[in-house]
Amino acid sequence: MKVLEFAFHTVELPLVTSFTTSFSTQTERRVLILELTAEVDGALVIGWGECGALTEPVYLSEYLDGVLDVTTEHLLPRLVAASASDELTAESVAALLGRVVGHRMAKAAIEMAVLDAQLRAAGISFKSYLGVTRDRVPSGVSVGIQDSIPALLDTVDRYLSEGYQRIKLKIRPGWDIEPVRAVREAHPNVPLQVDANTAYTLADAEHLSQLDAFDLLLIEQPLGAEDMRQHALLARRMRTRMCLDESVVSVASAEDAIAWGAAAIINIKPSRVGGYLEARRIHDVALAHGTPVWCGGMLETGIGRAANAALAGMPGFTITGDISASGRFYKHDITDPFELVDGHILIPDVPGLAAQPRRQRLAESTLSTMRIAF
Ligand code: OSB
Ligand code: MG
Repeated sequence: MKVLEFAFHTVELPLVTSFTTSFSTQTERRVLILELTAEVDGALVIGWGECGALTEPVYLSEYLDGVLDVTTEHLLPRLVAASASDELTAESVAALLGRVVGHRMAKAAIEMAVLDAQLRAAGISFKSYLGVTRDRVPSGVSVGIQDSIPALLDTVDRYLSEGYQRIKLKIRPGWDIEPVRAVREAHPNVPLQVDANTAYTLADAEHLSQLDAFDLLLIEQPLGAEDMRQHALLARRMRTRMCLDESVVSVASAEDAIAWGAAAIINIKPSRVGGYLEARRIHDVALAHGTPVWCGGMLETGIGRAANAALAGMPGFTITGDISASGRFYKHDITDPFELVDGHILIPDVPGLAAQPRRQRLAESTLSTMRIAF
């Protein structure tokens, strides 16, 4: 394809309730939405991408303003030649950007917009591009740290009554054993897991082992992103299965995590690993090793949520992911909302990878737009 323009919309959506993790409290989601205008076989086509980066570098090192900078200064210039000679494809983006070290969320957003445009032009859904046969995926919900245990129990009750099939509790030192115990006692049979977002060290092994009493599906990223060996050691001291999020940023790190026993389960987030194509490769490697995977989230708008739902339809995604209804985070999404259907999210089967935003909603929630002409 030939790129005509990339537009970067900085969008801000208020959250229906604040979302507290071990690293921050968010009351709104400021998110970068990419709109790519391209020419494919003489026809104009639009592709949409969404960047997973948060405003602060507190989950991973990337952050929204940094993504804008690296994208305009270092990434887009590397696509110009391929675009001019009409050779740009989604499958070539990662190699063209390969000289730039890291910045996977920025790269993922670009690849996503190119892939969306490519699939729209070809009239192919992301679902069929991936060979997915399921028409829906079960929906789980990530529950932030609450002010009190009664508030937590109310929140969990509400999500369960909406149909969510699996509860993930955010934990941190001071908010771990007792809240998890309370939820488990109230709901003896609910699929339950916890996510610490790197808040502990190996010195907490004995403390964390108390979670073994609660029949959890998994514990997600208790230790630092670079603590692969420590995760392997902790895994040997806990009965609860170890799952990695922040530590797995590529196929290579997924292979290390599996081989070293640092992860029995992997959370795949396309944005964290540099895009949907690398996410698919991690899925394939994990499936070959018999390591279950599930699809994580970054409070996606409907744009990313649509693509995540299709990815999570692949056969290795045997654990319920964080693909909740749009209403979990947003009263008014920028796309048509994803609703729960019997505890599931339906996988879109329309051309393209992303859901299209509604122009009016996009305009209403856009703080600024930067346009780069090719
Ligand atoms: O660790 O999975 C995480 C949100 C932002 C950053 C990191 C994480 C999360 C979530 C929310 O848990 C998942 C979602 O989008 O539903
Ligand atoms: Mg996580």
